[in-house]
Amino acid sequence: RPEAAKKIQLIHAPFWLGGGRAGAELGPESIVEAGMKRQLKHMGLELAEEIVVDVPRLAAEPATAGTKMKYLAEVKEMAGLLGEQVHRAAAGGRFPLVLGGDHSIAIGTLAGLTGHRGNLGLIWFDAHGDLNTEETTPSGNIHGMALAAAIGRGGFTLADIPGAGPFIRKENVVIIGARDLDPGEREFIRAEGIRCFTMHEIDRMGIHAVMEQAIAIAGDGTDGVHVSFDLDVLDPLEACGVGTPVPGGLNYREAHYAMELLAESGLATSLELVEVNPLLDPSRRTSRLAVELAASLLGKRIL
Ligand code: 6HN
Ligand code: MN
Ligand code: MN
Ligand code: MN
Repeated sequence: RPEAAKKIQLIHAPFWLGGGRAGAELGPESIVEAGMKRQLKHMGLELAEEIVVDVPRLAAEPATAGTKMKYLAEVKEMAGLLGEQVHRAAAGGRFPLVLGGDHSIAIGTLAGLTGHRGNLGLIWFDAHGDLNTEETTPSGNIHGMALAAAIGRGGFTLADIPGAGPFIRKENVVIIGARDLDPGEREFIRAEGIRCFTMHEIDRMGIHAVMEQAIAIAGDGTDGVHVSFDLDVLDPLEACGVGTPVPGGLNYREAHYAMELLAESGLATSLELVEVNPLLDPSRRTSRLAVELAASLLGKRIL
């Protein structure tokens, strides 16, 4: 596919309530301070004026009456506001680059994207499955339910967000890098045949073969592909600034190679980088990684 010149729309989603651990709201600023805008301009990409979504930042009580889902009202408000901005950017022909925030922001990003594209593919890089529901969640944290919401599983879904389009078809969803799945998630993945390339599959097949299959699945008959990138897919030795680190993740080159193959495919129509928590990483290495990975996905080449 020929690569069209892209105008990038940076969108900050400084939200932490879906992960229940403060600091993720500082992710967007930290990623920009680590040089995101400089890097993209250096690559010759055009940047639209960046948008900071005015998401809820504080809440007195985590539990909303009658639900185990923490900060549900705040998550819904965030998702509606973020979705509006993402929809506008996509409809205007810009490439939405959303900076989180905990992974619950994907509910907002996907509300906006599906409002614009009727048949979106989705590649979900994550140590986790994010397929819990109110019934299966061990924590009550909605970031662990974001992919479930996107495909219409559970009582709280994309359909609860104003402006959202159809659910993502599970046939066009791929999870990459999983190594910490809860019992209810494992059961669901098996029962529904969700394509999940765990670290075991990456060890066995290599990241190249995994990405070739992932690109084929997400691109099959879809009118765009969103890449939702949870930095905890990386090994904590590479990226320690994440809220829920799990040992045994992608190394630096595997992650970059995956982004480089996506760039070559020309398939990705939007990207989000989530779960960066600079309070847990005074070196800011995780934020720099986020910049470098975005650059690779957007076409930066070694030679
Ligand atoms: N994330 N599976 C755990 C839960 O609480 O549901 C962890 C979820 C982590 C979510 O990293 O985006
Ligand atoms: Mn996640
Ligand atoms: Mn539209
Ligand atoms: Mn995760």
